[in-house]
Amino acid sequence: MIYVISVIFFALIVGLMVTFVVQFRRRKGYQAEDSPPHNTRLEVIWTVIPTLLCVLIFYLGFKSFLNMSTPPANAYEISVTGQKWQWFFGYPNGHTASELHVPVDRPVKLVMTSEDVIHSLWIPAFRVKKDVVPGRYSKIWFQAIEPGDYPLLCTEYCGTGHSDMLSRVIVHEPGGFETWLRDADGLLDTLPPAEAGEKLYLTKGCTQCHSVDGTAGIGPTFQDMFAGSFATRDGATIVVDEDYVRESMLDPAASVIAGFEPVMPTYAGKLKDKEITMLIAYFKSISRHAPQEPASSDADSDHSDQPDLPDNPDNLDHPEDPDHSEEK
Ligand code: HEC
Ligand SMILES: [Cu+2]
Repeated sequence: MIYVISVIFFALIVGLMVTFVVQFRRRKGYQAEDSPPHNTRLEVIWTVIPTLLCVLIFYLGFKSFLNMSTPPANAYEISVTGQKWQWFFGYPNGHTASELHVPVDRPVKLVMTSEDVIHSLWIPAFRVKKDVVPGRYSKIWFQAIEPGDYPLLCTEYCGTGHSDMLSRVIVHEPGGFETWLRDADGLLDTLPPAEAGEKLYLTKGCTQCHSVDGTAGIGPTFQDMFAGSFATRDGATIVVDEDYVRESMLDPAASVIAGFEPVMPTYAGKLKDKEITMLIAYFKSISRHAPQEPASSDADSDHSDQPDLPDNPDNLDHPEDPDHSEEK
């Protein structure tokens, strides 16, 4: 409708302009005549008609704007959190994922907020895009009509990792979404904790800043981290134990490892306790400092001279000591 009106006016205005330019061009032997100063009827017409058209266009646009910004009451709700530099999608059953899974042919409402700076969620294929602002909730909705895999991105320049803030929308076949949601939430429980932890490491966005091959990225590597000792920015020495790992995820700024910036986002509310435990199991499995196969005799003993107890001051020098650790 608006498109048709625009085409008609474009043709009319540009057409007349070109015709007049050609017809009334300056030619030898012709004298320019005075044109009438005023034509009330013409002026009223060319004011009233476009005004009515503008009102009509506003009405149509506003109506579809209201429609776009009011999710239907039966919309399926998914919460979205943007943080430097990844997306989190939270489902009604408590599952969180870094990719957006939705059912086909059902209105979906996204309730979005940010942990840090302004991000903007954009799903080009669905023609939806909205800013995601810290301290408030913005909403968009859509209804996917074809199962498939569509890109989802951040369109607000939000810092170094902005261009990595990519994800996908997976639109499931009818019935497939419910199955996915049930399995996704239960999947980790069926794996050994260290493997579940590895899955979490790969899917919760940690890979962006942490490697497991010994190279430091934006954050320290997880290889040999567990039970290792590190200097913090304020000159203290910490030994990585379960509590420290937990604290690092929930309150990363509490102690910052020397040589790194305090840029890690908090995972409070994004990792469940059981997931943190799985990650810890994974970190143990890739650290040479952590006992891989704890001897059964040690399991029940609480000797204070156990070498891996973090509060034993002797322990502080061992993990960094190269001679000590090459035993295998
Ligand atoms: C945006 C980058 C970033 C992301 C994403 C990130 N981290 Fe970090 N992380 C850091 C930085 C930087 C540090 C070091 C500074 C500090 O201690 O806060 C760190 C430190 C840590 C530490 C303490 C390391 C040590 O050697 O003592 C742990 C444990 C940790 N992160 C776990 C995680 C887990 C698990 C995830 C994913 C669920 C994750 N991080 C995601 C940047 C990140
Ligand atoms: Cu962003």
